[in-house]
Amino acid sequence: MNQEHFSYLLLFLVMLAGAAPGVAQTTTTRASTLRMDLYRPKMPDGQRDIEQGSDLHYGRLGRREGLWLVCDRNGGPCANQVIFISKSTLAAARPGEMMVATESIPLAAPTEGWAAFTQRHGGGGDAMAELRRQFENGPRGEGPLLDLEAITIGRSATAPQDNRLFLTTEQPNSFVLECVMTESGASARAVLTACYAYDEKEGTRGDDSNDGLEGIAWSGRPGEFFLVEEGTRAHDPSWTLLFFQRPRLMRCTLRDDRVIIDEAWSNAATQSLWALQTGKTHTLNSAARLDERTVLVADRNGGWLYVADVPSQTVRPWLNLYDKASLDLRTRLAEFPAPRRMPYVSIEGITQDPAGHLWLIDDPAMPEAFRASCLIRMVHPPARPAPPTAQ
Ligand SMILES: [Ca+2]
Ligand SMILES: [Ca+2]
Repeated sequence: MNQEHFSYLLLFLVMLAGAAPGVAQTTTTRASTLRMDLYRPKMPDGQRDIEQGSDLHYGRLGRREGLWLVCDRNGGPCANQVIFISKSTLAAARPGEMMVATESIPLAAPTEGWAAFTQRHGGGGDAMAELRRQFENGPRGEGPLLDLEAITIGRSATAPQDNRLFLTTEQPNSFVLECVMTESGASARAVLTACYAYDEKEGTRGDDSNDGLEGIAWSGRPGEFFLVEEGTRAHDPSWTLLFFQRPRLMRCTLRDDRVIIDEAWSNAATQSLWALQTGKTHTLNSAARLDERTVLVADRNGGWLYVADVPSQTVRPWLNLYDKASLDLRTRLAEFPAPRRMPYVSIEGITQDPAGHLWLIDDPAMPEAFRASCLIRMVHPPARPAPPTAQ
């Protein structure tokens, strides 16, 4: 989503009222075992903040195991690359302090060249030309950057079906990008090998074309992924820039350059999700696979984490981000990484590590005075709702 276009008015409309007390503990323990550790993520140089973090994924790819992270188009020097934080760095980090990323992995153009790649992907068109332009701008280039909004590790439907990175970019056109990691000495690159177009249906995107694909999770089967679209309808008829209502949760196959939606599963899961809306807005901004049958999705605007039960095509609420008795992010992050003007936290990434802890990242929106993301580790999250009884 485009942080540039948030306004005070919108924020007041979309977020629950109530000022956060001026308390910020880096670690807080309740009576339960839940613990929230907060970190200040830095780029590998140890100096620059990681800004506008838009998604996280915990996983292993080759010799690397840890957190994989992307930033959106407003991430400046953090954009147009994949940022990796190793498992050992995560283990050594101290709550409340900096966490310095292990590596920044640049995106690299298709090895066959853009002309052949474009030809292979349907012959091009304006959308492919814009993708190439953003891709080639690089993090320090002029002009628009890739609006990376999601990352996961998964396997393609086509040979050789090795583990690869899958990213989404959404503005102005939503694509899933498939990249293979290549090594040269100590450095790595994420080389673009395929892209899959996601066509938002007629009338389902706002004027900024910035409410498209925001989350991705691999299903465990080659080529099959879960994707989320942020919104498909305006929450307020007078606000047509961004659609913050009627998000979509979809199961899809990536094949033949396109996102092919499993309409039956996706419609059922999405209807179940819509029934859970409690406030004026409802969005999906991240997705993560928790186990064989469970997908976790985050509703940034509504402030909820939901769990989708894949076999029953149902979605249930799990954790409210602002519940004072548990996560209470407004209070915990009121001064972290700096004083927040608005009483909300813009969670855009979530993932689970092998110990069962959840990691979250925020994408601070205007009018905050900072763009630095906060990395959150939720140790011993509360139990999830049980899936519906098998039919
Ligand atoms: Ca965006
Ligand atoms: Ca949309």
